[in-house]
Amino acid sequence: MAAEGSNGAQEEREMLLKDGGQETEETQCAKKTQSKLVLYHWTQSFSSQKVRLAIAEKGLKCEEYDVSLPLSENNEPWFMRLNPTGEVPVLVHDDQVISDPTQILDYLEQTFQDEKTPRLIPEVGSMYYHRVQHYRELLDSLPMDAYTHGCILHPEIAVDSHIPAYATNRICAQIGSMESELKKLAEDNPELKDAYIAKQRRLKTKLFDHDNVKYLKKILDELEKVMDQVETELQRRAEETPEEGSQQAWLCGEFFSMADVSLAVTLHRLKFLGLSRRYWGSGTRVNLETYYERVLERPTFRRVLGHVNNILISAVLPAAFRVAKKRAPSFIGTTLLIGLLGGATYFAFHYFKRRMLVS
Ligand SMILES: N[C@@H](CCC(=O)N[C@@H](CS)C(=O)NCC(=O)O)C(=O)O
Repeated sequence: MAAEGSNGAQEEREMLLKDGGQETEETQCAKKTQSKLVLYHWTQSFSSQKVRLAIAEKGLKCEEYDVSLPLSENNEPWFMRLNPTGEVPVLVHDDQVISDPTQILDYLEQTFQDEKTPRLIPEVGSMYYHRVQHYRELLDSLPMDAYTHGCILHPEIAVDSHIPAYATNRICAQIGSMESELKKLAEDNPELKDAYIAKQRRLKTKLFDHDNVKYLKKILDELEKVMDQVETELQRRAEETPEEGSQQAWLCGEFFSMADVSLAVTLHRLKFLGLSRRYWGSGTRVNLETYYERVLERPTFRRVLGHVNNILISAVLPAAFRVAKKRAPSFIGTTLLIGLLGGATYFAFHYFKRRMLVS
């Protein structure tokens, strides 16, 4: 009996612990979904664009902070302390700091799973899950930073680039001075010296590759094969769609998925770089062309990324405002001082004039 009794008590304790455990897990989960999401990003960063689109598609509330790459804010000590590679995007949620874009996207998907939040990755093990993950991996493995640097350093490769000449010159100058800038930052911030030196080395290797036209031509040829695969998959979707007028499918099915996040942002970047005509349009890859047109019409895409290819609106003006704001205290201070001195001189002049007249 005693044994039975103790067994029963143990069972009860286990049940209670189990229930308690569940409650704690649920509470923890609820707390997690309620706490603030903060994203450090830059409007024109390709990886940041993917994360911002996914956040918008999932309808999540998120505080966004612009970290200007043209102003090198990503290399400032406060940001290097947050992410020692000095790269955007960085997601902060509770005590989590995530700086790898793929990990950020997976984290968002795993953390926000209630019925009201759209899923971007289908259930693990389903046919759709494998399809989405396959295209996500395929598209995310494209060397987008090499295409971007390559088209900036060698504009002759592009056909109708959205990057104006003044911006190309500015970016080239920034790339040119980056090494010495990082070296100086390493000297000025000894606690971050290793991070700055590592970054300087990575950049040097990267630019050596990205400045090589032969390499650029090779990776752009390889991109043709990836675009062919995507075109074939989109053709399959078109054939699966039963009738005209029924809901059109996206890349992996009748739902906008994480693979669509990658594809939409990739096509938008290729357009920005002046490479779109090489890969679609005028009768080539018609499915891809229609897909991109639909992406541009998608409300979430329009809201978050609709303006990012306009460099004046999305980069030049915000950077100018940022500089003006940073200089505002000294500007206002100088203006006030000049005003006060001017005023004092004016009153002094009239005071002495009156005294001279009186005497
Ligand atoms: N390192 C990440 C991507 C993050 C990344 O490359 N961010 C770029 C913008 S898209 C950046 O912050 N570049 C500025 C820099 O490296 O100084 C990856 O492995 O995919």
